[in-house]
Parts: sequence; structure tokens; C-alpha cells
Amino acid sequence: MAYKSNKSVYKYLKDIKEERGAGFLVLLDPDRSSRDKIVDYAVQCSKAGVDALLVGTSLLMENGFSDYVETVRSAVDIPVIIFPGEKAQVTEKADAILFLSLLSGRNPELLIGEQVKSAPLIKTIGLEAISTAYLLIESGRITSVEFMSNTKPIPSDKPEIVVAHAMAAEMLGMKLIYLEAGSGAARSVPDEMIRAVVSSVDIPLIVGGGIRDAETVAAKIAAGASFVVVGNHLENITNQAELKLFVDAAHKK
Ligand code: 1GP
Repeated sequence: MAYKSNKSVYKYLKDIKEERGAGFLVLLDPDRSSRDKIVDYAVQCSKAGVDALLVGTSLLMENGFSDYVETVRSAVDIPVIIFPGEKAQVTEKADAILFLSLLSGRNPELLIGEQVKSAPLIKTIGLEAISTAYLLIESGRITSVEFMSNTKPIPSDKPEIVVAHAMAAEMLGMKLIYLEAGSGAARSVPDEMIRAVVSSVDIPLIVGGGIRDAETVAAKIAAGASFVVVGNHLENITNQAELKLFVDAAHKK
């Protein structure tokens, strides 16, 4: 199978936003979802109407990331997008990569160092890189991404700080903003913060971390998110109807 289109993945995402009002993305963490279950799960996601799959983690423990991506990609016809924690997660087996800069932090390696190390490889393999401002928001406890990135998240009651970062990202020419509470976060990104960002910039906004029900998906979309990402919560679901509730909560049209 695999996503086959002349359209770039970025254009595909923008079209989803235009045509469906907003979109729903599922994060696959290669360390958590086993190889034998992953094909089934990816197919279920695609059948339920998930718009694209993100694959990646802040700490890769397993070997064979590239094979994992290839396995997922060959099972579905929606885009498979790398959501990288480091250069080791760059592979030509995906349809695109969120070329993240952890703009909320002041760790130079994650602002520009990893990007410089990855860029030649991404160019060589011809992978579509989607420039993304990754903003980590405080969410009640220390998350893996906070610990591993050695950066401080932005306080969740300071929307003005997030807005300033989002504006800087847009002025730097970045194509997406990802507001991240952290995988498994105790609290998701506040709706008020989403509203503040959406009213200040024109680039699409992805929101993820700690989202565990369809109502919360709907709330993030109502606040203005273009895409909602869910990882943890859906990994162990056994029925497609539940998955569909999440997808339908995101699609306004
Ligand atoms: C993490 O935003 C994603 O980067 C998803 O988080 O696993 O908490 O859904 P969860």
C-alpha cells in the first residue's frame, strides 16, 4: 500500500484542515507497540479515518526503527510521518518528517544541533521535511520529553509566552506549530492557550499529550487546533468504534 500521491504531505495536511475542518493523528511509539500488533493497529487507524500516523519517541530503546516505519507504511495508504527524538530516527521509509526545533527550550542541540546533523541525510534520501516549532508546555509532572531534552517547559498559565514563541516560529518561516504537553501528560495543553496561539498566527497548530477521550479532542479542535495527536490512550484499545469516536470528534466536516 503506502501513501501514493503527488501532493506533498504538508499540502495533504493543509487540505485535510480545509476539507474536514481539522484532522486527527495517531502517534505510534516503536518502543511501546510491538511489531506483531502494529500492522493490525495501523490498519484499524486508517479504516477509522485517522488522517496520518506519526512514528517516533524521545528515547528509542528498540533496534530497527527503519523496518518498523516500513512495516507501518506498507500496511496503510495514509501518510506515515516521522516525529523524531534524534537523528537516529531519520529514515527514507517514511513519507515525511516533522523537522522539529524545540523552540520552547534553550538547549542548542535541540534548537539547531540535531537539525544540522540530520539535514544532509534528509536531503540525500529525499525525505520531505516539514519545519515545525515544537513547544513544550508544563503539564503537571515531569514528562519524558522534558527530562530527555533537558529543557524547561513553558508554564501552562502563561499563554503570552507561548504566543511570543509561536509568532517567532511563524516569522522564522516555520510551517507548523506543535503544542506538546508530553506523552502521558497528567494535563493536556489548556484550551485557553490554544485559543491565544490560534488568534496570533496563521500556520496550522498541532496539539498533543495527555489526551484520553473524544470530548477532549473536540475541545482542542473547538479552541482552534488544526490537528490533535493521541498516542498512549489508543494503543490498547480493542474496538474500532472507540477509535472512530476520536476521529469523528476532530473532523468538523
Ligand atoms: C506525544 O503528543 C503526543 O508527543 C501524544 O501524547 O501519548 O499522551 O497521547 P500521548
